[in-house]
Parts: sequence; C-alpha cells; structure tokens
Amino acid sequence: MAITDHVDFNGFMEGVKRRNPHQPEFVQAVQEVAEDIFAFIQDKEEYHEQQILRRIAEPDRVVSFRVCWEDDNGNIRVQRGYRVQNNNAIGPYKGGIRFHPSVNESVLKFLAFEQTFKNALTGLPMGGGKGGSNFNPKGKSVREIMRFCQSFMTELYRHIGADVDVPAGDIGVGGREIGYMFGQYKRITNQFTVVLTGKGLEYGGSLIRPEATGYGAVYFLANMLAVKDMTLEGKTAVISGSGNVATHAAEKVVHLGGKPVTLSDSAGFIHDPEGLTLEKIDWVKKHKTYRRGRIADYCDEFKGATYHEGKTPWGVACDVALPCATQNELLGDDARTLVANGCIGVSEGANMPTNLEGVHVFKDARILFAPGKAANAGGVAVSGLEMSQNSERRSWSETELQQMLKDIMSGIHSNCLTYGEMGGGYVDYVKGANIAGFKKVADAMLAFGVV
Ligand code: NDP
Ligand code: 2IT
Repeated sequence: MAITDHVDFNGFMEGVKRRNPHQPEFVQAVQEVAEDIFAFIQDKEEYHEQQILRRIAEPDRVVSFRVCWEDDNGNIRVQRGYRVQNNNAIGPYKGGIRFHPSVNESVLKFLAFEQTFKNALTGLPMGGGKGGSNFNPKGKSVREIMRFCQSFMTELYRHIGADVDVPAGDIGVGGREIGYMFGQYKRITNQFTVVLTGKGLEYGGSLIRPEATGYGAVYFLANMLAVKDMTLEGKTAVISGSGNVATHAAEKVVHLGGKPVTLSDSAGFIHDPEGLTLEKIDWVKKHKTYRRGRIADYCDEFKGATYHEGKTPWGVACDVALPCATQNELLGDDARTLVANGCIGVSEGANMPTNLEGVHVFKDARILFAPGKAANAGGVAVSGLEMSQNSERRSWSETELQQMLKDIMSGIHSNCLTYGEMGGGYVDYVKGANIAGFKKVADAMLAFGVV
C-alpha cells in the first residue's frame, strides 16, 4: 500500500464510530490514544502497513453471558456478565472485574483498551482485559453477593487461566468478592493456580496490593512535582471517590505531608477544611467497607466538615487533584475551574475520569496532568508482582514490595518523559504514556505477523 493511501485521523475515527455504535466510552478512549498515535506513526510505514492501531482497537474477543442467581427472598434474578480480552501481545490478558449497574459492553471495551497500554507501561508481561457485570452490590446481603460471585465464576472460569487471562478487582469488587470467585474457580477446576489477583494474604495474595493503586497515583504525582523541584509537603489535595483507590490515595498524600480536604461518592462530596487525618481515613475505610455506609455520614462523625449533595468536589480550591471514582466525572468546566483556582497537578487514580474536553483544557493550560493509564498502573503492577510471587511459591516482604512499587511508578514516569517532553519545560504526560504503551505492544504485534 502506498503511504498516501493511509486513512487519516478523521477517517480512522469515523470507522471506529461506525463499527462501535452506541459505545461512546470506547470511542472516547480510542480517540484519546489515536490523537497522539497518528502523529507518532506518521513516518513509520510498518505500523500503517500492518494496521496496528486498527487491530489494537478491535478486542481479540468479547464474551457475554447470562448470570442467574437467587436473592434472599427466593426470586430468580438475571444479570449480564462479560469478559473483554483486548490484546495479549505481551502477556496473558490481565485486568479487573467491575460490578456496577452502569456496566455495559462500551464501558468494558474502553477499560480493556486502556488496560492494554497501562499494563505495557508497567514493564511487566501482561496483556489487557476487563470484565464485569451490571450487578449492583449496593443493598445486597453478603450471602447474595456470594451467590452472585459463584454464579458469575461458573461461566467465567472457562475463559480464564494463569496463562490465559488473570482478572482482579475494580469498582464493586474487592478482597471479599475475589475470595468468593477464587473459591468457586478452585471448586470447579480442582486447581490452585494464579487465576485471580487481589487475593487474601492467607491464600496467595500479595502485601500492599490493596494500597497499590492509590499509593501509586500519589507517587506519580510526586514524581511530576519533583521535575518542577516541588513536593507534596503542605499541598492541599482534592480527591473524589471514597473506595479503595480514593482512601489509599488520601493516605499517601498524608504520608507525604499533604492535606486531603475532600472525598466523595455517587451522591455527593464532603469538604473537611482541616484536612483528613490517617484516623479519619481509617474511619471512612471501615464505614464504606464493613458498614457499607455513605460518605455523607462523615459530617456527623467529624465536626467542621460539610456535605454537598449531588455535587463533585472540583470547585474546592486546591494545589493538586486526584479523581479516584469513575469515568467522565471531571468535565471541561470542572477542569477550567481547577485551573482557574490554581491547581498545578492532576493525577488520575480512576480510569478516564477526565472527559476529552477536560484533557484538552489541562493540556492547553500546560499543568502537570497524569492520565490514568500511567498514574493508576500501580495496582495492576502489584497484581503482576502477585503473579510472580505465586509462580515462585514465595512472598516478598512489605519493604521489598513498597520499593518495587515506587520503582515501577518512577519507571513509568521516565517512560512518559521519553515521548512527552515538549520543550520549554512542559511534559505532555498523555502523549508520553500513549506512545510508550503503544510502542511496546505494537512492536510485539509486528513480530507475530498478521495474526
Ligand atoms: P470502589 O468500588 O472501591 O470505589 C468506587 C468509588 O467510586 C466509590 O466511592 C463510589 O461511590 C464511587 N463511584 C462509583 N461510581 C460512581 C459514579 N457513577 N459517580 C460517582 N461516584 C462513583 O472502586 P475502586 O476504588 O477500586 O475504583 C475507583 C476507580 O479506580 C475506578 O475508575 C477503577 O477502574 C479505578 N482503578 C481501580 C484499581 C484497583 O486496583 N481497584 C486499579 C486502577 C484503577 P458509591 O459508593 O456511591 O458507588
Ligand atoms: O484498572 C485496573 O488497573 C484495575 N482494576 C486493576 C487490574 C488488575 O489486574 O490488578
């Protein structure tokens, strides 16, 4: 094919939209990557000829299945389960499982696509996948959750495996759900293999896996600040979410001398001008996990804090922001407000929390902006380390793992600098992460030929 025959960016995106109707999240994720990759591959004939981006943007397979379970009142309930296996060029498919009513094919395809680049950035041999169900864990009894997890795994088990696809947690799936799913996998197959990560410490889990995503996102932020000779000491941080990623991000901000002042859930956010301490964060963790409470209750427990129903926290003045709840929770106007209020750094703990308009606002303002595929890679990185420990039948110490997590996040940061330094002291971390992640996967695909 002559180089002039190559489809241009607009033509490529039209094709993505045409082939994926009613899948706005997937189209958005592909566009964010393609914006950088088109410029990068302009003079690289092999990537065009072999249709690499086109192939990465088409999942290897999407498995969709029925999940039946019985609720506590004896009603038969029917949910839809999925596993999207996006790309296994550099290792077995790897990525979390999400249980949330908003889960559909578009959401899981975007997550599996993002995961492909993120996993490549960690430097560990992991391909990209994601799964989940529109099951809503809110208001369900523990027994109902167990029965759902067992039923979900009764189909999923035939699509996964230690060298095939290794799921983990995500929204609505934590240690308890992983335990139920691992138990069912083991029961069906009679095999104790590395088929899931995020396991309990008693049965092959890794130290610091629960902390890794939030801690990693703050390490990445600290790495970006260090380039500007700054630290987190004394910085005010606005954080969204109050789950696994958000609470551990808040914890690490405190460890590094910063002051987190907000947390949120899907109903609203709390603002604590005095700052969240480690004790307050521990209370939130217990309240959300064991009591399955709402963030609004924080204000009854800690005086001086205020609750803002139906609002997101981006209007609170801050130095740094960590969106750690869900996709498209930070829009163009929110980004403009953050910039206007003097925010200098944003590190995405969640996957694609900033919409495309917001990403462009941050880029235009030339602030430090770390996209999720770089900033939240610490979680899957420690999942990769869990796989290594299981294969070796040993466990590393917390000190060793903490150091490995820090080193991996610094490595990702350096990779972003390689492709993202734009001159004049500005680093485009979105571009850096997209190109570094793409290049590794693309070069492996070139080696395999047309498969
Ligand atoms: P959790 O289930 O522990 O917490 C999710 C939090 O986000 C809750 O506070 C929840 O509030 C809030 N939330 C969920 N949906 C919405 C919504 N539609 N609008 C507003 N708030 C919402 O999940 P995690 O902390 O594990 O995941 C958070 C984000 O981090 C996700 O984007 C996930 O993909 C990403 N991530 C997670 C990793 C991990 O290791 N767990 C690794 C890398 C990224 P509520 O209780 O009201 O639902
Ligand atoms: O989005 C993510 O990186 C995760 N939910 C974690 C995936 C994993 O395999 O640990």
